[in-house]
Amino acid sequence: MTQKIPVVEKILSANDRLALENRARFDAAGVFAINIMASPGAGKTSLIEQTVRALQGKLRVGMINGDIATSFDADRAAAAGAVAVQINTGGDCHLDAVMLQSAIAQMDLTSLDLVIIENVGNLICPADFKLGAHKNVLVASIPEGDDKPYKYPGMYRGVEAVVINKIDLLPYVSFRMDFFQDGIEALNPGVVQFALSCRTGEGLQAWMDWLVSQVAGAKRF
Ligand SMILES: Nc1nc2c(ncn2[C@@H]2O[C@H](COP(=O)(O)OP(=O)(O)OP(=O)(O)O)[C@@H](O)[C@H]2O)c(=O)[nH]1
Ligand SMILES: [Mg+2]
Repeated sequence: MTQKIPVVEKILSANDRLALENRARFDAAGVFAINIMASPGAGKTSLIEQTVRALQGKLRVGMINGDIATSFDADRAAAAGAVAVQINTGGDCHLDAVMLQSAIAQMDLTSLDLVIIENVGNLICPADFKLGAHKNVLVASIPEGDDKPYKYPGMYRGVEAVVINKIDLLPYVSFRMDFFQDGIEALNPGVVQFALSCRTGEGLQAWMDWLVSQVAGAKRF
């Protein structure tokens, strides 16, 4: 007698299901979306400001900012030229797919090419909540220390790109770049990395080239 083999499939959580819906809405509108995560003060908004300015006249950019309070960062992105929406999480330490769904509803996605989501500053919880973005990007920064991949492995494992910001501070801070990058490589082999400074602009071009190529690649399909 042949045995009936039970097949157990992953049951999508409510958040995962909504994240897929968000992704479908981005795709239907021809929008590429990235989710930027980092610890507080790593330079997420600074990178977004630089990115929006560099894309002026080339790509139409929307920005969704998640913070516990204030609209400071959405205001900064808007001043740089993005169409910005602020989500105040009211205490939650991460964005989730429901919050993102509400933010998307405030945007005319068809008028945009790229949406940059700035997650709440935190190296733990944002890694566990899919939003529907096409790429997840982690911004690390030199003053945080070179041991962060070892201490926050979940965050480093789940991203498609790592930006190492504030390299202008390398002469003043003890930071072993080899140790830091070995930690990343062990968790996420081959992940694309950019070392740059939002202050001086050093290294920004490689980040911009990668981002533009990602958007262009997505638009081909
Ligand atoms: N020296 C130096 N300072 C930087 C650089 N990038 C950002 N900063 C500074 O770092 C501080 C935090 O930058 P933000 O861009 O606000 O960081 P954030 O990650 O968006 O912060 P939260 O949203 O509060 O989590 C600001 O004082 C920036 O001017 C850099 O490349 N070099
Ligand atoms: Mg910010």
